[in-house]
Amino acid sequence: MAYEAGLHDCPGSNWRMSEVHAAIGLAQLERFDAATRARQALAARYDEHLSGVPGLRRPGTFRRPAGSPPTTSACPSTRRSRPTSSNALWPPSVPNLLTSPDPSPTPQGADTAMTTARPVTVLTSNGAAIPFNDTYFAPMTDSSELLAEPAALRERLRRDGHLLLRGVLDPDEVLRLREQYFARLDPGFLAPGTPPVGGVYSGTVPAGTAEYGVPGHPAHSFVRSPEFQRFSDQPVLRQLAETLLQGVVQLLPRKIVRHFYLGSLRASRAHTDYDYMTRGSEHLVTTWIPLGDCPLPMGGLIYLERSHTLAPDQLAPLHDVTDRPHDLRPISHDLRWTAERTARRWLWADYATGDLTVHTPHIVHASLDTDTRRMRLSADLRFQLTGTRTDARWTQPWSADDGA
Ligand SMILES: O=C(O)CCC(=O)C(=O)O
Repeated sequence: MAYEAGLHDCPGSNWRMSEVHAAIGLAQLERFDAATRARQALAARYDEHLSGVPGLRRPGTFRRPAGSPPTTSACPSTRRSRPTSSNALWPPSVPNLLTSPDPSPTPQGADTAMTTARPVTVLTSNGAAIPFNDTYFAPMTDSSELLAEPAALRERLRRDGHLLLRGVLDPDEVLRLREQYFARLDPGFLAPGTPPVGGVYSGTVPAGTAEYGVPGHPAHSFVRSPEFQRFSDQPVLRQLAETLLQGVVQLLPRKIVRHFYLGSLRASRAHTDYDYMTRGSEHLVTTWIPLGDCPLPMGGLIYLERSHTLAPDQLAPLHDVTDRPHDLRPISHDLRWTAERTARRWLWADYATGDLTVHTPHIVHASLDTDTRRMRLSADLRFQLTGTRTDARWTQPWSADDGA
């Protein structure tokens, strides 16, 4: 062998695969899709949180002056081993950062996207402002440590009207569902070059998109899809409901998916679930599942502190201030007013993929407007004690125009 053949002038280029490495690699290939999804979701978070930071540029967005030679820092053999746009292992939906052009300009409103570096001072829900301070907000209690103690978990639900449970679901499963939803949308909904799992909004709703959740809209077919059914049927969700309701439960067929995005100023008004299910049993719990990370500025679910203990005559006047006077079910779109009127704070959380909340039918809850480029996606599923009366409106798959 020539002397030069054993010389390696840059680190990492003298790598060969042994049988053991190959065996490990083959086993890891089975996890490839899940790992890719998790990394894409993480990359989307970096994009979102760092996009407004001066001086930072996403890898691949560096524009070499025309005619200048390729970078000399990478070893030729290393460069060759990197994927190219024709490499079959590089999913076509993922921008190849080595070859793709600069991403298109940031969508409208991207500069308002919150980052952890920028403190949140004011939030909105359906466009109505509420200051984010100790007067109006308090962090939700994490009840995850009670998961192994059924009686204590039930007692916490009785006390608080809701539970925040972290890490209950497999994050890979959650992200797979997120990807499947956003893959159903017109590609124009997503920022160019971003993968569906990121759910990064392009800033424009493509022309011809049906009204949300009605036949013809992707959310309508999504809630009827086998993948959504499989996700909803996960034993862990049913077991949790059975632990809380102390009996066999049924999942109500009206399962809802909610998708909110920047600039729409749409969120769930303050309400109790029971106001929408008055013809059925109160022996039920709702499971609210963020499909992907949902930090505060993304507009997750918030609960009005101990509001399940409010008497009907305390709740009734709360319907007076509303932007939907024709609909008597929501309490109010004005969360600040609701907090002041009841002298209670809104409980909030930064949700991570795999977390969920459970709540009782009488707690007042709402959600905040989405103020991030990543779109908010969630599912709410209701489990009811078998043998108790079911509200007939909840026995069919959800459609946004079903009037329920
Ligand atoms: O996701 C939302 O904005 C509202 C969900 C909800 O009201 C519920 O889970 O009961």
